[in-house]
Amino acid sequence: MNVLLMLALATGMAAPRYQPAPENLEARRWFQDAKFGMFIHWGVYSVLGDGEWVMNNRKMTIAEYEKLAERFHPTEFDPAEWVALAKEAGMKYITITSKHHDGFAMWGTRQSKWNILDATPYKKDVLQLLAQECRRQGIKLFFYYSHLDWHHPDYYPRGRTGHASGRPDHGDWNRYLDYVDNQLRELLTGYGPVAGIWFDGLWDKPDADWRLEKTYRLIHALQPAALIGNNHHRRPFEGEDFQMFEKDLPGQNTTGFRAETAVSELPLETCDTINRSWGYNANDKRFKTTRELIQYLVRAAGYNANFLLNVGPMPNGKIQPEFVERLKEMGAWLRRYGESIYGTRGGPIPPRPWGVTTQKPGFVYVHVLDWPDEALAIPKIPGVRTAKLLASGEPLRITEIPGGMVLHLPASRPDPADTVVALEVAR
Ligand code: FHN
Repeated sequence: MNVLLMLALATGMAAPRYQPAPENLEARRWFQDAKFGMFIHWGVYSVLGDGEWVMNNRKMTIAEYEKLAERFHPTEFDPAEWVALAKEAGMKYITITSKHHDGFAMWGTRQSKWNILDATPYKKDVLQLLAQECRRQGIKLFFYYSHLDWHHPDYYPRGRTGHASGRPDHGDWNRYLDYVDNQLRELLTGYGPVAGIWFDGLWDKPDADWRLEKTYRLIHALQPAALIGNNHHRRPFEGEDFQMFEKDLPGQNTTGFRAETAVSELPLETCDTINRSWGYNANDKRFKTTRELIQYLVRAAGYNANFLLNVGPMPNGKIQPEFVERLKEMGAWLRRYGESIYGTRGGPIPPRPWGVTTQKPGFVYVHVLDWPDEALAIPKIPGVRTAKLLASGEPLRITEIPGGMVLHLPASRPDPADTVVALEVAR
């Protein structure tokens, strides 16, 4: 416990507010510049090919569900291939499920036998393999960690989900929270530099005492640069370093998940799926097009947010071809237009139905996503020196009008997803 906190407890003063360490602030800047990450939902559930909620949805007992681990043997898992794919897609970080709601640890935790080393024939620590490969290829690694646990006996009283698992109707909540902290300690001490912890599942028991302050303090003490985010669907809590949205752009609530839509000053991230599933779902063929995915990435950047795009690898360890194809196409787009995304912040014109703006010192990028006409009237952007199409460098005409300016776009657009206009502006 730090001295200030001990003093606060002893004197009854309010606990000191969280002060991010300099390396944490630096990591936040890196995060905002990075813009695009790969989300990976992988666990023993992939064996059934019916998503990561299958235990709850099919009302499986723990005894039934544990049998899946005996069948989880991803002999074709190649971490170098996954990391290379993320890089080829233009992604700068990976966020992988270390433990999802089924409680299964994808690393060799010493806190229970419900883990990949002790419970599967595979017997390899995939998080360790991935962490090593990420370091080798220069990609940062975040760990997703579910507060909610359908398997642990001490996850009691139960929350909204996981009632058919056949656990006894008693348990020691504080012991469960100790288990969580012990697992996090393992992740933050045995896997090299961890870019952050991505929490989920608190919404299962929104009113419980999760001892978050203690958990967050532990994480920041072990790795001050590790960014904490929590998908609790509320405005950020004390001690969190970024704010996340799920299947929604910042401030929106089309999913109905959010209890609060407020957008904070913290770095922002939104996550989404390529089809409709997080964990591998063999029957889900409703793939978004590459154009839709690029537009979501661009919109997120215009909302000043990162985009964390999910893949749910198959039980053999491969990423399905429909995902690979789209990710490679996104990477090709980013190799062409990346300067208008990476290192930018939300631009001077707030998001509009036609598109968004991004900016970095000396440049504003106008992303025209959905505008059929050649003339596009926008609010005035001060200090514009030149305007060109980013795709070709072709100069574009701008005329000033009362209250704004008109961009004269070419009749035929160089890119079906996004016409990017680069405006050089006075610094
Ligand atoms: O229940 C989870 C779901 O399985 C998935 O992990 C997503 C990712 O954002 N989060 C939860 C729902 O809010």
